[in-house]
Amino acid sequence: MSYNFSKIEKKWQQKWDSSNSFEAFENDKKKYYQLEMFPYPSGRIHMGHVRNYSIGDVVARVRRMQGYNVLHPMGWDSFGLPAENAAIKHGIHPNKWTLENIDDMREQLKGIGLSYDWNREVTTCQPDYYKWTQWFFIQMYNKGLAYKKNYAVNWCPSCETVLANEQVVNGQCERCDSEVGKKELDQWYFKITDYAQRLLDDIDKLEGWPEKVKSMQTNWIGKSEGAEIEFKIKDYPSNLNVFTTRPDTIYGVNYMVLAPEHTYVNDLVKGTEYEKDVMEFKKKMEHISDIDRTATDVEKEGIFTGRYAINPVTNKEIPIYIANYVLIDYGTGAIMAVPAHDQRDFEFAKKYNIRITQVIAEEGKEIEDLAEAYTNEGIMINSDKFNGLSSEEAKSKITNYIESEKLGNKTVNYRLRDWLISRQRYWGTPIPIVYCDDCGTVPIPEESLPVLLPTDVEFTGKGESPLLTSKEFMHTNCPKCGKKARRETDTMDTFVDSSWYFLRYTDPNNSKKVFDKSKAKYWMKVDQYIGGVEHAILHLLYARFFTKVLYDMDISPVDEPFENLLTQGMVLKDGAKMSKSKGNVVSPEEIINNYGADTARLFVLFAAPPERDLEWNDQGVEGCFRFLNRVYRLVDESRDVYKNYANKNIEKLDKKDKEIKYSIHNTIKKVTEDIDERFNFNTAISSIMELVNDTNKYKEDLSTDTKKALLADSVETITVLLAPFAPYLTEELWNMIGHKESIHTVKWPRYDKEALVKDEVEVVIQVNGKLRDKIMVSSGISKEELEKISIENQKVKEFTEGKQVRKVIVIPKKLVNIVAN
Ligand code: ANZ
Ligand code: ZN
Repeated sequence: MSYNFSKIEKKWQQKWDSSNSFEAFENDKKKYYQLEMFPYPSGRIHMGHVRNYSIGDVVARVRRMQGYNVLHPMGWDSFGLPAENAAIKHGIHPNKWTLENIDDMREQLKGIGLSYDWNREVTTCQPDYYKWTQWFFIQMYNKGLAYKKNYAVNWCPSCETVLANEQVVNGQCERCDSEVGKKELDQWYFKITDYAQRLLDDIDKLEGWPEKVKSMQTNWIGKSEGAEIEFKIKDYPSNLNVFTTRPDTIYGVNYMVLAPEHTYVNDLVKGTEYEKDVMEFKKKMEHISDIDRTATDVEKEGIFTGRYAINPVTNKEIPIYIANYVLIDYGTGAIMAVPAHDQRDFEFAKKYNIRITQVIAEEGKEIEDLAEAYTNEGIMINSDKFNGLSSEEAKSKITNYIESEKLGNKTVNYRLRDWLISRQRYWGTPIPIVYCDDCGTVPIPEESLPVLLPTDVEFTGKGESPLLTSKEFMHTNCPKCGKKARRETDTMDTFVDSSWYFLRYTDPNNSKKVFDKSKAKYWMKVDQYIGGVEHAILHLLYARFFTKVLYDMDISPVDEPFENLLTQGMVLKDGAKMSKSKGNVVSPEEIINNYGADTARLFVLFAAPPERDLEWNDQGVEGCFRFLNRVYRLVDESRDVYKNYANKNIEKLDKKDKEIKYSIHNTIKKVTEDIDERFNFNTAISSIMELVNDTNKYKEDLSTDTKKALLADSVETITVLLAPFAPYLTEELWNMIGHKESIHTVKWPRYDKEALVKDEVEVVIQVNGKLRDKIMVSSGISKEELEKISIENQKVKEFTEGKQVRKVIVIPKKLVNIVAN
């Protein structure tokens, strides 16, 4: 017979719910802010959620038991495409669909026994939240950090929306796998590039972040130092700027390349014999993604424009090409090509028979015919007055020379691009802007926020924003002059919503302000943030960016949001990520119905350390269930002993007693350290399992009071240590053995160092020369400690009561004599 988990879980869930057990208030205790990435309300919790939220819940519960004032909130990242697709497909309004899903998912999360403060729930699609998202937009706009520009964006013809570069995978839409094209559109951007250097510098401060995530962010920001150099174009009025990290190779520039999209291209070839071919090549490139164009194994291809540039240091004429491997939105969108020292240029030059001039060589080893680009450092050759210098020296000397001759400047380039936030979609935060014929672009005044999403929209599935179909929304007046004006119909990328929700949790119901700074000051930073590694770049970078902008505006008290970060691994089945299309999904509901939420939690925590992938295993689930049943029986069978012997004196320990005492304290030590230092919940759980085994054996002989007291001690320890992992069962057991208070308010146990010392000696304690007690102590105990233990010994105290201790004589490992009168 197994324990009645469904009855127990229902009972305690209702109790916790009705008594708001996990409500957080600011107080003078040390705070701990535990946060897991909030979910998109798709309607159903999956195993990845169960894992993410169980990990966070253990941390929150342990910290609470350790005496921290814990904030552990939950909410909904509830704008986004699926709601709108459901509207198009099933005719159900996105708002209705979303709110119903949220209700379902909230119940499911509660079922898992997660210790959230539900009074702090935030829902990004609701006006009380998106009002402030709009408010942020306006602050950004006023600071020049939100701007509009026309741009050839990635466009998915099937989703009919703009895609960020990272949403294009192998030239296809991340969501629907359609081929992605380009489309010229006026788009809103956030100027995250203004913060590139700070976002990069402050990565060093993130000591509690995984190295892997930090290096992903570093690479994404992609700083490179070099120079911008100006080249004259023969018979053409404008000069051509290039960005290079290798000014030392300037004498080896044999040709130039423009990105096909470069603004000069059309003009350079206009009316020439080259025009037709160049235009064709441009067209071809439109359909190939940047990633595919620049992959190292992709063949370099290009076409001559018929034009020549002048190398500013050699005054030689060099041909200008356009080519696949030069991208428009990096650097200046044009390069000086050095085939001898850049492999891409080398391959291109070989293919199109362009001269290759080597300008750096290994000492004395100039090669007639290079087989590949020479990319190492070396000695300068063919470089006029710089010959003979090391290439490293030449780099700074040539850069200085270029600056002094006014041919160019030192510059820094970042790979990071401004953040495209416009979406031609309905289900998102409306961008709070109107366009007036007289006043131009006008932000909505703060007191008129929020700009509500209208409900009278049609989901045509055509390329434009559904907001255009709303009469209510479109008919508006200019906030400045009152004349008829048009509203912006783009909505914001949902990454904007999730870039500040962790701040809103600190003061979620404030209707006057985005949040109170003093409350944010109490709770921030987030002490431990937990979520999937798929958010290692964008979400975390955007959240850091927002926090810095708000810090600069004196709204946020901190300039980094997350003190510690844990990225949990995936849940796999049969070696693959669980997904509907693979048909390998295990539903949390099924597991919870069959075994209870405690088993589900225990399994996902036990099967692998949090950062590793977890392989689903039905036997493992069974095993966890059997373990919890064993715990139930152990505590059930021990309850009378517990009630009579808990916290009774433990004395005259025999060998078995010492062993169980050792197990108890060793388990406390292991579990505490596994959790505090490494979040190794799997090994923490297996230590508790061992203690359960030891205790079951120990329980066979309860012939002395000491044995009963030790059993009580062990049962208590098991229950308390298991509480963060299996909160329902342990709450029930705690109640069963006679406690009135919740186990989740019990103090986390401390271990007794002495109990862990196995190498012990017997020491005789005398008072005024008479034997009063014999105690076992560690053979390595210090004189001072032994003295202290002896004076505090119960028996000794009986004989020293009312007297003054005058002297203590210690003979290590043998005897202590206390002189008192
Ligand atoms: C001449 C040169 C010689 C270069 C040499 C490299 C090696 P990172 O380090 O990634 O910043 N480049 C510049 N803009 C480009 C663009 N829009 N598309 C493709 N390539 C571009 O790379 C900087 C180098 O990448 C620049 O330095 C430039 O080539 C190329 F031996 O200039 B180099
Ligand atoms: Zn106006």
